[in-house]
Amino acid sequence: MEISALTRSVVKRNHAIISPDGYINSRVPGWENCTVHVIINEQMGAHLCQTLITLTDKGTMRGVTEASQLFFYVIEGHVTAIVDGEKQKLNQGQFVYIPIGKVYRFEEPEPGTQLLSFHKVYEKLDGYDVPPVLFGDAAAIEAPTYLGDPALRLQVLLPDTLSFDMAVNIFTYDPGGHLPFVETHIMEHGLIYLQGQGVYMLDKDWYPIKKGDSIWMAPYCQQWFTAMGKEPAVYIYYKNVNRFPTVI
Ligand code: UGY
Ligand code: MN
Repeated sequence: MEISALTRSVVKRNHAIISPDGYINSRVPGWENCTVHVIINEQMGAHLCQTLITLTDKGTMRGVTEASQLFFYVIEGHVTAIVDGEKQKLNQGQFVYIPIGKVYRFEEPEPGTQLLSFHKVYEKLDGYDVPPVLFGDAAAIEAPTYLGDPALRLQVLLPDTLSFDMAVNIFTYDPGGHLPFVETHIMEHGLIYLQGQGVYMLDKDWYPIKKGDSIWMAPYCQQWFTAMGKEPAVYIYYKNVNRFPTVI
């Protein structure tokens, strides 16, 4: 018997682990016949929003991006996306980036389709255009080793240009693979595990983590991860990038 008074979720000032055991649904206007879990947002102190959406067979999502750009990734199933008039079927591992000021619609999902979303208020850079709508497929993106370690692979899903102020990457660790050092940095992260398990160190606290778990790391939250088990550990993560680091 599971003890209902226990959870692996943790919410602290500069990091959070959100495991599925504590999910409560939110109703989001325009997103119908679906279950939405808001995993990270500004109420926590974050500067991004991360949600997980599960669609029924009648699920539809309609909206217009305003101040925030959106990134949707298919974790499971498939759905049709129509963004700024462009229509594409999105299968598992495929994604769409929606810049500010665009109309979008998702329809005709396979029942049970799971979508991940990242939202960030877009910071325009003088001299650079707002990025275009971008459809993509993680399977078609190269996976070079990370910092020369063959146990680690990093896929960069969005173009590495100054027009973008957010990055979305997929990090794969073979069992035993680990971040080469404890990272201490200004950039913020939101992430969800797509596969596997391991142990994450966040500000000197150690957490067992597995597929389905999400993590928020505030700026300067110290971070290190090692993969365990029989299969690679894989997470998809958000990072704010490419903008001036201070208002002073
Ligand atoms: O891009 C990153 O900062 C990445 N190496 N961090 C992380 O996976 N926690
Ligand atoms: Mn990092």
